[in-house]
Amino acid sequence: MRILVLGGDGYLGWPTALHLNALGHEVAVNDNFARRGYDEEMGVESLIPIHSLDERLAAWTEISGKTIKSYVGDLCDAAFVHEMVGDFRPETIVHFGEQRAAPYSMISQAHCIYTQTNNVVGNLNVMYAIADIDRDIHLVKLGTMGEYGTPNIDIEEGWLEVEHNGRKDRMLYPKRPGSFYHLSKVHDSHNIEFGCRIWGLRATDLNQGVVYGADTEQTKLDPRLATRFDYDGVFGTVLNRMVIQAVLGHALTVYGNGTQTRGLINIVDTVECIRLASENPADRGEFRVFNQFTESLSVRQIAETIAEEYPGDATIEQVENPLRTGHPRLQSVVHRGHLVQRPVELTYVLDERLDAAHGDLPGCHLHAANHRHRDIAEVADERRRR
Ligand code: NAD
Ligand code: USQ
Repeated sequence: MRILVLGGDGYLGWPTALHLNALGHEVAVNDNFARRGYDEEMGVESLIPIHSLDERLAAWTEISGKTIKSYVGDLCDAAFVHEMVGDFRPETIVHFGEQRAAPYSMISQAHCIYTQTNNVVGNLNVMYAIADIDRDIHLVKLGTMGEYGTPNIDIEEGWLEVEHNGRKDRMLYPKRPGSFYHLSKVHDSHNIEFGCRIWGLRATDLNQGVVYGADTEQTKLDPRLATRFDYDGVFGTVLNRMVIQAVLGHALTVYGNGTQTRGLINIVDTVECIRLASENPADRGEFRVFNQFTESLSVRQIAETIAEEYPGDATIEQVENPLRTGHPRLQSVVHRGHLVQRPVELTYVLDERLDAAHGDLPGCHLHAANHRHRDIAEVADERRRR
C-alpha cells in the first residue's frame, strides 16, 4: 500500500513511517519542520538528539535497504498539498502534521490563532486534495481523547444515539475540550465528517490518549533513527515528563489536585494502531471514530506509579494548573477493542524507560532497579493485587 505520512519528522510520524515501511508499505513523509521551530522559539529541545530529516532518511536506507521519499512543505499551502498528493498518489494519508501542544496553544492570542489556523487550514487542504485527486484515498487522522473533555456521561466513539422529545438520531458526540489546541481537533473532526457526507470521503479519526515512550523496533536500530523525546513544560507530555523529573531528582509536578484523568498509550501501540487502521480502510462516505488508549489513570496516579517504580527517592509536588481550564471530572470512556491484540501496559515498560532515561542523562544518579530482571507479568500481577 502507498502511504503518505504527514508530520513525518515528528515524535509519532517518524516511527510510524519507519514501521509502515519496514512492514512492506511504500511510504513518503511530509513535514515543514514547524516543530523544530517551536523548539527554538521556546528555548527547549528533545532529550534525545534528533538528526535532520535527510540524515534520518539516509540512515534508514543504509540500515534497511529501503527508501522513504520526502516532501518538505507547509500543509497550509494548498498548491503544495495538491501537488504532493498528485505526485505520490497515496492510497492512505496518515495525518500527524499539526501543532499538538495544549499549553502552546494557550500562551497568547497569536499562539491560539496560529494553532487553529495551522491545524484547521492544513487539514482542509488535505481534504480538498483528496476530493480533487482521488476520493478513494483513506484519510487516517490523528484526533485526541481530549476532544471530548470530561463529561459526566460515558464517552462513546465519536457518535451518540440521542432520544429527544420522542424521536431518535445518531449525532456526533458533543465535545467540550479544555484548550484551543484540543478545539482545533474538534473542528477538524467536524470538517472531516462533513467531507465524508458531501464528497463521500473515507476517513478514520483516531482519538488517541497521551502517548508515552520513545522506542519502537525500528528507532532502536540506530541512534540516527531515534524519535524526539520532549520533557519540557510545554511539549513534554505528562508521563514522559515525570519520568525525566524523577531521574533528575526534581519533584513530579502534579497540576491542580491531580484528579484529571488521561488515557495512556505506548508509542509501540500507536504505530501498530496506525498500521491496523491503514490496512483496514473505512468505507466510502464513512466517518469512523476509534478511541485508543490502553490504561486510564489520573495525573496523581501517574505520578504515584512513577514514584513507586523509581528505585530512588521521588517526591510529588502539587502545583497550580497553568492552563486553568476548570474542574476536571473523571472521564468514563467506551472503546471497543480496536487496539492491538496485546497492548503494552505502563508497568511493563516503566522500569526500562527509567533506566533508558538514565542512560540519556549522563551524570545523573539512578539506583539499579530492584526488580529489573523479574518477569514483567509478575510485576503487573503484584500491582493488580495492591
Ligand atoms: P509533533 O509536534 O512531534 O509532530 C507533528 C509534526 O507535524 C511536526 O514534525 C511538525 O513540524 C509537523 N507540522 C506541523 N504543522 C505542519 C504543517 N502546517 N505542515 C507540515 N508539517 C507540519 O507531534 P506528535 O506528538 O508526533 O503528534 C502528532 C499528532 O498526533 C498530532 O496531531 C497530535 O495531535 C496527535 N496526538 C499526539 C499525542 C501525543 O501524546 N503526542 C496523543 C494523541 C494524539
Ligand atoms: N500535567 C501535570 N503535570 C505536568 C504536565 C501535565 O499534572 O507536569 C497534567 C495536565 O494538567 C493535564 C495532563 O497532565 O491534565 C495531561 O497533560 P499533557 O501535557 O501530557 O497532555 P495533553 O495536554 O492532554 O496533550 C497530550 C498531547 C496532545 C494529545 C493529548 C492526548 O500533547 O497532542 O492530543 O495528549 S489527550 O490528552 O488524550 O487529549
